[in-house]
Amino acid sequence: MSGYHGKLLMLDMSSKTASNFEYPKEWETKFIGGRGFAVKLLWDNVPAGTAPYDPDNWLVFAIGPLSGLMLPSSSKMVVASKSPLTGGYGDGNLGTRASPQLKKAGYDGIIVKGKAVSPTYVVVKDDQVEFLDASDLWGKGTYDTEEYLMDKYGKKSGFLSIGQGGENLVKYATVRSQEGRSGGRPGMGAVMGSKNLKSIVVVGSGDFPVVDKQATKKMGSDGYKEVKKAGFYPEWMRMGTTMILEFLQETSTLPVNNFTAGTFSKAKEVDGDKLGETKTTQYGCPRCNMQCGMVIKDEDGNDSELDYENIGMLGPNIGIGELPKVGVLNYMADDYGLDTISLGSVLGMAAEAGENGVLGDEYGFGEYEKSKDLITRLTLRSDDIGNLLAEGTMRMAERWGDQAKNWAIQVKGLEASAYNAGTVPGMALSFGTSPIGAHHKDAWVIQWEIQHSQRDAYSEDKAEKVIELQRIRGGMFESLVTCRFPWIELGYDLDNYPKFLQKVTGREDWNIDEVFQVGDRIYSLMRAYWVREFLAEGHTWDRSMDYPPARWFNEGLKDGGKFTGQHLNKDDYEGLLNHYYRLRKWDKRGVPTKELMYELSLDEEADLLDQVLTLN
Ligand code: PTT
Ligand code: SF4
Repeated sequence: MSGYHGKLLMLDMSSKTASNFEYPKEWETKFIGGRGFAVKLLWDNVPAGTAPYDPDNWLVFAIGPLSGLMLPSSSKMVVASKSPLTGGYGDGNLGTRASPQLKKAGYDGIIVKGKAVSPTYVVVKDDQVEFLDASDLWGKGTYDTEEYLMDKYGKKSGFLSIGQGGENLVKYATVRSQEGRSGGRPGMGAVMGSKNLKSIVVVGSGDFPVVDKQATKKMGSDGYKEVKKAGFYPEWMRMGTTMILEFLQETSTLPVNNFTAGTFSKAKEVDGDKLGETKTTQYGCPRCNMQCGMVIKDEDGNDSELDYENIGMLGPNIGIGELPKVGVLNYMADDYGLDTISLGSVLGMAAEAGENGVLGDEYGFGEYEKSKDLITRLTLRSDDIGNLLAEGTMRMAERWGDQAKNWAIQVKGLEASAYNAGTVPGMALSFGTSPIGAHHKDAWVIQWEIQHSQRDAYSEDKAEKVIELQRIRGGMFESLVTCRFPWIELGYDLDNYPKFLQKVTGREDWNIDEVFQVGDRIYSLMRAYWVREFLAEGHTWDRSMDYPPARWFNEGLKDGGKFTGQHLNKDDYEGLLNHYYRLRKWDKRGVPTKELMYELSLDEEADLLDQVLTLN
């Protein structure tokens, strides 16, 4: 079918050889692309129980039929693997020039397997692939790495690189690309590092596979105009995602001092207005006219690109209320290639431990210099504390025992994004049931929940809304693969996307319901993958895997205005989870039923899952 090249590029790092991986044609309608292809590839090809850093584990970069085309905000790419942080399915979505370049080079994605004996980078120029020595790059940050590669291969090439975080297998290291983008929160950068792969350079010179070029071009250019015409566009361009901080402060849902409190005394110093006044420029992914990467000069004079999550987690969550200082911590994360959300959570937990006398070096909230020091130590794993912090909050809690049980703000091992959801049950459910651990990206329900539902209710409509959002955000956008911001932020109509699919692929049948069904299929397979991996490694799987962070059940919120002292009710959350499972047709353990998987044409996968469940 048009829209696809029918193959991914397979890089075998052990033998330093490249080949084409052709997939069955039916995947195009069954999984669309991106996350759909990634989970299917991992399910089919990586043996159950393979350790994340085992050379047999695969790292998958996948684009979709709409990626890289001249249509609103299309230059996105999914990076996926078995996660070293969670042990389950992990992925992220990064904006990168590698997305259009890969499509022009003639591939729907790149698979990396094996392990090079020494640091290596790979250059892909259409069907020519070179494996090159990266010893001079190893040990360098992502900024220097990209600068070096840009000088050599030109600014228009696509780059995917890791920093020292990925090299040293920090469990929340990400893959980085141009213009401040970072993807793969659950340690996708560490998997890349485990393969001794520093960077991939992609240069393509071919055509985009599109059936109706005229109609796609017209729809795309109308789309850009619509985005720009949206009433909210000027505000968006002023503040980007950081505008949400004010709403979170007003509703006592800001993460403050390791999610203990819901409001921050210095919120005005780090909010969207402040950023709007301070920013020096803004970056965007290629093919985007709503650039959301807000850049400030940080305290060290570097250009630091800030989004809301970076500020929330490296500001209020660790008690730091000066934007230029937050900028420095964020710049370090970008350069080292660490996820800012998990990093902020790790530092928040370390500060709480410090204040409780657990961490030997008197770390606490608001400690800017010591935060910098800890970031370097954990990146380089240079001492015992650094080594522990590099493992993430779940493992820190295991080390520190019972006293720390409320300090780790994570689900399934992945740290929660910057929404303090202990008084908003729907958002807690969204974190609980996200397919990669506590990421907001699949179902950011908090604003709808506070504005359009009864905030403290555990009602069925919330479970329904979470599923609706998961279908759109986690199913549709992650498989197309394009940025969801034109829709979510500026109201670009969802129905445009199946229409684009029709024009690009020539398959007239695409409609939104079918796309959503693909989303449900992908969701069932991601869940089946988690269950299979957990059981293969001798763990149990039950509904507690979908519980939100323990703090939200056990401790009342501080500084939360009228919500002060409130927290989630465990029994009521169980009820909400039951609604969710029933609506999804998953059983009481949160496992997709065989009937559902058959309905979704996942017959073989259902039978295999059944065997795994019977054996355990
Ligand atoms: C995403 C997560 C986010 S979500 C943010 S800010 W956000 C943080 N950004 C980081 C960063 O920057 N540097 C860094 N070292 N670590 C970072 N960790 C955090 O990573 C992201 C944008 C944003 S900005 C969001 S919401 C939207 N996410 C999308 C998505 O997930 N899918 C999709 N189809 N479209 C999306 N559009 C928006 O893209 P992860 P990015 Mg990143 C510097 O990838 O792993 O999913 O984590 O993706 O290219 O940086 O763009 O307020
Ligand atoms: Fe990239 Fe932001 Fe544009 Fe989305 S809106 S494509 S994340 S710059």
